[in-house]
Amino acid sequence: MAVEKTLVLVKPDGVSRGLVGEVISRFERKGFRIKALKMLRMTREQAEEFYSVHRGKHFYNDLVDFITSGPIVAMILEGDSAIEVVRLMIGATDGRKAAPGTIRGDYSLSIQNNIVHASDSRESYEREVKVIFKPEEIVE
Ligand code: FUP
Repeated sequence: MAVEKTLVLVKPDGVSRGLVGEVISRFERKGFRIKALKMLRMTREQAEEFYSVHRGKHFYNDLVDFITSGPIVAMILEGDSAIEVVRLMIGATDGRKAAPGTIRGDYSLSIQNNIVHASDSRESYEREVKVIFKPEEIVE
């Protein structure tokens, strides 16, 4: 298995509910290393690029409104099979269906307000990371 990076966002609902530490703690305890970390509020332009794969879908406008509604915490995590393992740890998209023990399964009852985002593939990571981080913000 290969060491790789992935992008995680604590979304506005996770930040306002005080779950930033809980989310980071789970990934640290699992063994991932934090390679970048910052709080920001996404602009509409950033959000539209970040969620460009969903453009035209019925939930797209609400999704862009939601992700720009307040501050988020973005991080790059590195570790063995990071993309797949982090996706397992966040759980299914809909918090009502996400397995208990996952972040969404433990903290969300919503498909939109689902606490976290994590890249679902290498290609998604490469595109998403450029929307959020400058190269100099990522440690070696
Ligand atoms: P995920 O990769 O699990 O975050 O889910 P998707 O990429 O399929 O969707 C991205 C975001 O769109 C989700 F986090 C929540 C939102 N969404 C909705 O609000 N309604 C839907 O029906 C599907 C997704």
